[in-house]
Amino acid sequence: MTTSPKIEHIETFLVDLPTIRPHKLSMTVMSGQTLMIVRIRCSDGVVGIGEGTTIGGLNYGAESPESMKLTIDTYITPFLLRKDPRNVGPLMAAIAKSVRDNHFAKCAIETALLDAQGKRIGLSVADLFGGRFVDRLPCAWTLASGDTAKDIAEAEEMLGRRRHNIFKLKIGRSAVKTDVAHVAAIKKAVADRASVRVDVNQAWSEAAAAGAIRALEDVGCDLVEQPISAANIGGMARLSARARIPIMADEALHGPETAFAYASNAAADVFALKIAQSGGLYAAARVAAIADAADIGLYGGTMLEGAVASVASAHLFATFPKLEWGTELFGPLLLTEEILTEPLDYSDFSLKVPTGPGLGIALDENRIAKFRRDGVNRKVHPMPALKTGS
Ligand code: MUC
Ligand code: MG
Repeated sequence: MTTSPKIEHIETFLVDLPTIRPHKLSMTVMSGQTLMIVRIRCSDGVVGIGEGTTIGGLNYGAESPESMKLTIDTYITPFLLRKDPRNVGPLMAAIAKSVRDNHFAKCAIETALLDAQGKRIGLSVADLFGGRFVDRLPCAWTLASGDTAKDIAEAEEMLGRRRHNIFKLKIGRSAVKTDVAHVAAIKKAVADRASVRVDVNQAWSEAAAAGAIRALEDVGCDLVEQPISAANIGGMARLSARARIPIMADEALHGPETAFAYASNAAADVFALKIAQSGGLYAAARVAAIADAADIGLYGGTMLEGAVASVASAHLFATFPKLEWGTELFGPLLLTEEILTEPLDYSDFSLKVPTGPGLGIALDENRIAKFRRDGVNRKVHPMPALKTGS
């Protein structure tokens, strides 16, 4: 007689990793990243992994790595223990009834369940979502050193190594004039060899954005991401209607409901789709369906996640028939440490989507042990999430 597998154990822990250089966004400067890793062990011996990662602790959104861990340990794990791990959709729907919001924590759990299920039946996560249209995804790099000359040198290096030919510039910390000059200089340097886009992370007022977007159009910028507050849906619609280049929504998108509101108000030309911000891979797939129905372009976004969440995103994004603006799943490359037994393949201006069962990756347990916050190294890497300022 075959018995159904059961969820036996759920472990969560934080991994603090340094970044290769300071990463300057309009709302914070990162010098490290904290990955919240979840591991689900099942009675049939299958283990699934997931990740919840955000930017700058609570600088970017309402969840921090610490809060994700707490949400899972206190509210999700007691519900999941002894349940059949194969019913991923119904399990996530049941969790949604007792845990509101907390999209990042839910995404990490859903990822681990999908990884486990894929391993169990010998299919990749992309296969679980209907199969991949592509084996490799175009992958942008973010230039965010805060220094124009350094950014140009970095772009040249990426182009030379054929690693990235799409550059997203983080702006919004400086005066608009300074930011536009920064973008102009980088675009002039890379010219037709690369696409140059900007992410303002909500820093501008609508009036400032209107002028700035006109100036950005003139210097060859291809796309403007979340120029104003995500809450100003009317403003996003007015800017999108007026701009000659596409306007992309990012922080505005917290799953299908917000995507529908943005789509029905014509408040964006492109969606930056993020699995965690959406509330998991299923929710992100529904956001993508809304974009498709509304003729809104898609871009595979990141929360500067580590390898686990980046690969989970890659599996889902590979199943989209159209992904007009490519992806930015470069998060693992921003970290000094390799945490996989086999590094991801970033080459030919793209990321290869792993093909093995589940996520198709394995954690390097020695490196993980070294950088776990509750491990021996914890004093060397104090909570990078708390570092702010220039
Ligand atoms: C964001 O707002 O898109 C993506 C790339 C990057 O540098 O920051 C993230 C978050
Ligand atoms: Mg963004």
